[in-house]
Amino acid sequence: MFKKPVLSLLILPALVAGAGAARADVITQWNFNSVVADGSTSTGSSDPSTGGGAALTLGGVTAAFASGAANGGSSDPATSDDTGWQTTGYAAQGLGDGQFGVQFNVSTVGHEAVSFSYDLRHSNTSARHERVQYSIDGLNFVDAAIFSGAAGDTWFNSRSVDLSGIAGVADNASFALRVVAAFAPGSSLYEASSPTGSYAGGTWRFDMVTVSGTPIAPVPEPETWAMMLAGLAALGSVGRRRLFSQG
Ligand SMILES: [Ca+2]
Ligand SMILES: [Ca+2]
Repeated sequence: MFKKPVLSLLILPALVAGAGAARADVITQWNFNSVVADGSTSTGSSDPSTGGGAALTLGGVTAAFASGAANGGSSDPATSDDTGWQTTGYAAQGLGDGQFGVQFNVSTVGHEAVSFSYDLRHSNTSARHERVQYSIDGLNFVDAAIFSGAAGDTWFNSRSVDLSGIAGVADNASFALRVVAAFAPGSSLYEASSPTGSYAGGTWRFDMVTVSGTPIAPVPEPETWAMMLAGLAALGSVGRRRLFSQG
């Protein structure tokens, strides 16, 4: 008669342990495509295509839309009407290191093991070096990675930064990320993306901007365990339920 509840007791810890190995979810993603495909890659949306958040520009940068498929293309699986977020208005040579670029505000509430990835097309005269920064208060930004895009008119896909080991990133409503144009390391000048070109501001085109994380598994309280056991017991026969209510 007690066989079923005893079995449930054995299974429950296994279920809870399994929840800890949950796969990362997309918290928020921007594909910048038109919400309703309209056949034009010069129209799109800067609202997230998945989840919630805000895409902003920094410094003198302004944004428009351009093809996500041209010049080799981003990793966007869209087969038509694939748009990227085209940014321009970057700083003059020798000015504004780390001040010009884009920012993405994404709440990580309910998630841990957060990671960030994006595709970026560098134009010939754009800054070769892009710095990724994060903020846990939405105001102060800290360097997390620097990437080099050493080719012009070229997409660099699946840039990825693992932020899982950084305190304060998980479960944070004020979390934000930046990708900013940076001077060449050890220099006070921008280097052009094209090895044969000169820096002139240029354009950066983003696509598939993605913040991912693992859902935070709730730690069951003793009361929760009792409720779970009661729920499982309720699945049993009327006779067993009577027995439990008497205990
Ligand atoms: Ca469009
Ligand atoms: Ca796209």
